Amino acid sequence: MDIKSYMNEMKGLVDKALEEYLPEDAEIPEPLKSSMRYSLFAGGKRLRPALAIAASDAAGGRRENALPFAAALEMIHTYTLIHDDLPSLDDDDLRRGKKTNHKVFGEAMAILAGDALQTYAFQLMTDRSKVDVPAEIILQASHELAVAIGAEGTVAGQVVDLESEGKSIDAETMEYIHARKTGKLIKASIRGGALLGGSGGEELEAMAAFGEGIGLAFQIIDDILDIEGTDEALGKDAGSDLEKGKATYPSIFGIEKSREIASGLVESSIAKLSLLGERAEPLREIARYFLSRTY
Ligand code: GRG
Repeated sequence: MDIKSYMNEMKGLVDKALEEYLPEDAEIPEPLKSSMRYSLFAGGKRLRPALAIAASDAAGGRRENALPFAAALEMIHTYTLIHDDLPSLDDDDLRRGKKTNHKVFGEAMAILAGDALQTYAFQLMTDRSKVDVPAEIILQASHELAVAIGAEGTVAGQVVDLESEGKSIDAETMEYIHARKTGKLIKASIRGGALLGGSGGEELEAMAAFGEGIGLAFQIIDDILDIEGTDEALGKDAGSDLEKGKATYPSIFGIEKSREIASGLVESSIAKLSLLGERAEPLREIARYFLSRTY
């Protein structure tokens, strides 16, 4: 399978769904709508929605039942990026190759656009008119996602990251940060897609374990790219981890060892999918793609 064309197909599918769910003529006041759409359509890779759709496919589900959830994941991910870039957090000027949201719309609107994208995501994924899935499955996927991105998840990771800036932290604390800032949303994307696709039992647990491993691998590669990449290639401010004195895999283990760790994690995660057949091939290929990505 050609992973590049698969990812392009996923991007097309997700972009179309996002246009449908948050259209230009949505009844949202300006400039909030433009601010939300600006970052949402600024050109992200759509990795989390692709993982959710691939997990639903692996479970034998229907794509239309996974699409609102997949689009919601991208809204949530985009909200975290908008807020992370704010002057009071990372204070970044560039994201997805464009000026950051607050640089274009001002700080207040960027905060509100992030808030609105987050709540819109839950509005969308709990809209029963959009999918043909039992209510308890929608409830479970939404609840798990809320836990993953909230005070025990993404926000917890962000807080510990913030508190650790400029301090020397151990590998355990760094893993705590990575698992929450990045890993939990990736794992919840896969679990949610699998649940909506009708998965349960051992199969669901296998996909969840896969998600945990590749979530960490994704962040390790991101840390490496922050050192090796350029602003132009990454579409964001490269080298910011070093500048802010952040502890990362490369800063603790070096680049070569970090690559080895990421590669080992991808292989062990793929091995966890052994009970799933051919239908899980896209999930395996996305995991391998994580290692080779350059932005
Ligand atoms: C503000 C609550 C709050 C949390 C922010 C997720 C996060 C925490 C901050 C984003 C900054 C960051 C470097 C997070 C790590 C996750 C990550 C690697 C994001 C970039 O994801 P990609 O590469 O980006 O999928 P695109 O633009 O392709 O969607």
